[in-house]
Amino acid sequence: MLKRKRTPGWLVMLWLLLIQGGAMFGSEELLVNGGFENRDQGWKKICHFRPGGTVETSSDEAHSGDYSLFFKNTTGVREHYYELFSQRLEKLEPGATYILAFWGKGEISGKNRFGVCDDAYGNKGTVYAEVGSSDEWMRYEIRFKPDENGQKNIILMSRDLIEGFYIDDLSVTEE
Ligand SMILES: [Ca+2]
Repeated sequence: MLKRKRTPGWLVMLWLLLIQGGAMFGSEELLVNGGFENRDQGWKKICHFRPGGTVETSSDEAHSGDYSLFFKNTTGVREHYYELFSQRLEKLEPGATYILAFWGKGEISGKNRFGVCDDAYGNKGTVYAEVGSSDEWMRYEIRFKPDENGQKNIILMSRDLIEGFYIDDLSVTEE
């Protein structure tokens, strides 16, 4: 008769140590719902004057899973006209360096804002990725430091011309 073996205790301990170690060495994921599989959960959507473009979750394209975030803007830059998704990170280490990585695909031109800022609207402490048009999913990465209170906003803003662009699998980890 076959007897089912229990997982040895030392293996469980090792597993727990590895998980803890991962957190200690900065591989811990800090963003909530960075792949948009829970649609807009964890994200704050802000529409300023309309039409500021379209920013919404979509199942038309996905780098992984079923959903991504879709951007379209046919009007281009008009001061204070924009739509954005943002997520505030509040427990970062002041002075530490963090990496925001994400994947993008589609047609885009002009100066849009995909990156970080101190406030929720892109006025202060900004770092944005240089994003370009691509038929394939491309990986983008920026490095940033939080403000003196260990906080920073992730900001995904439709501000300039976008023919149709998708973003998926955002990730923030300590460097
Ligand atoms: Ca996804």
